[in-house]
Amino acid sequence: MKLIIATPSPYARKARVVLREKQIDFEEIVDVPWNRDTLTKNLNPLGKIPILIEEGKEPLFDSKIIVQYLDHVNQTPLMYPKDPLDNINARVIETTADGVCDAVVLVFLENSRKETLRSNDWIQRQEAKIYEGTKYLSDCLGTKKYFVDDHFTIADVCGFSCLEYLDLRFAKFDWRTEYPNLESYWHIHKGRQSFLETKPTAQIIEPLED
Ligand SMILES: N[C@@H](CCC(=O)N[C@@H](CS)C(=O)NCC(=O)O)C(=O)O
Repeated sequence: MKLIIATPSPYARKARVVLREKQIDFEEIVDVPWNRDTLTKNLNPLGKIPILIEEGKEPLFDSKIIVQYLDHVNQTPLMYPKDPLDNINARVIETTADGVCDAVVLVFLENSRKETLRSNDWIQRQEAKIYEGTKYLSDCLGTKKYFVDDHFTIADVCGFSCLEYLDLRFAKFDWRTEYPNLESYWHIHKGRQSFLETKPTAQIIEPLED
């Protein structure tokens, strides 16, 4: 298996962490999907990473679909819980954490534009999603060690990755002070091997022209 990733991407990180947790052999190929020479062409009509490539099979894209597929390939450990209620709860956390990251990406891109083209209303709209989404994650976690059912699931992959993505791309938000339970959670999980090996790092992207 090959996985096309970008080093800052929280969506690629989901697949990178899950492949490691399931101990599936794979090769990581680093791309910059925002650049003109991106590897995503002809592999994902949406032009986004992550993309999972397996010989003789159609490329798979979108982190949720890739993780669901990986749960079929190797059920141990299972990322989407079998119990219906736990499954929904895990997916709600996944969608919230991914949604916070979506808003962080949009703020980052808006701030990459020329100052005269930036919309402060748009930035504020996205920032509200970041703050409200993080509060929701904190409320759902409470004092627990894992988001769902005392097990490491996709909810933890996404929740933890979202917090470190905030550190990388939205550092003005001091979520550690605002939500001490999220800080404790981060301390509990920060030494996990799959997280240590996939810590997000910035990439240089071609500037947007207008
Ligand atoms: N819903 C997608 C989101 C993937 C995504 O937005 N990836 C970004 C990198 S962080 C990307 O490739 N963007 C390139 C573009 O939108 O042109 C997923 O979960 O895989």
